[in-house]
Amino acid sequence: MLSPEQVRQYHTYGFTVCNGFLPEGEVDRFREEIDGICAGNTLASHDSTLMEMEPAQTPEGTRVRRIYQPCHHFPEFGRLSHSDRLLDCVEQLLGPDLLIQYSKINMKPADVGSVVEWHQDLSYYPLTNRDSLAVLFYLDDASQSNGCLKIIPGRHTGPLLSHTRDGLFQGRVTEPVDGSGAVPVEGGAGTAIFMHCMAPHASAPNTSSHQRRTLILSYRAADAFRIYDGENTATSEVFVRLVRGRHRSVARFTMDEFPIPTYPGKFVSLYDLQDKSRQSEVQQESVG
Ligand SMILES: O=C(O)CCC(=O)C(=O)O
Repeated sequence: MLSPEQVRQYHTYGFTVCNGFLPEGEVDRFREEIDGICAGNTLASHDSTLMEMEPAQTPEGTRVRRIYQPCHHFPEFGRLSHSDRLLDCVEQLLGPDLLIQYSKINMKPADVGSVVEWHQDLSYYPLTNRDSLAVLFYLDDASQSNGCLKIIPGRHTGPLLSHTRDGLFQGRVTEPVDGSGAVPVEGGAGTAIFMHCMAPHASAPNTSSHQRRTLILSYRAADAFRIYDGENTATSEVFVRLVRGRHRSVARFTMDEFPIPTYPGKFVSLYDLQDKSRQSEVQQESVG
């Protein structure tokens, strides 16, 4: 369970941190599982339904950038996503009826781990209310040198920041962001961070020799319904499951309006979307 102080921190700052949430043995089992999933995959030849590779490597390179939906595909991760010790905490923050939305593992390999630019998770998946959060579990010690998560505290209560340019979703904040008050969330392997879906967050590239794997599970209250935003809705809702309580048949609305993420083309990952956005900004600047 979260302490009253942790619940207060979540509501005040948009996140709270639990050191040592995962015992060492469980972290070890997750790492072994990840090794097995990644084995044999290269940039030139990998299972693209299950993972995304770091682009900055040779075709034989084995560095994975992200594993998709581990809780759906692998029981070891699935058990954590349904466990009482985790759902008791999520229930304290979102209420008794809970859906899991998605899971992923961001691998941030040594030397090449990709940047994640400022964004608010909710910008990616329009909902009728804001009762959604991500739990990020560090599977390695995370510090500023290997690209730990950075969060802007207390900015989860305001309006959604713009993630759009020229009418198209960019996957990153497109208005000036004041990151000066951002908190780098350093922590040992096993740390869990409960982060509100409106909390602006980012992480630096990994230029160190230590990888920074992070398992991410996203939940929402069962009365937060997905707003239809085109073809992507079905693709991303396919992994949504009730994990506690009951299905709700009435949507709760707390958003007066919601900017619909219109993708520049086919649905691509956060990394590719942000990368394309950076490139087109550079092009626009050089033309302008
Ligand atoms: O892995 C990270 O540092 C940030 C993860 C994140 O923001 C995301 O995948 O949406």
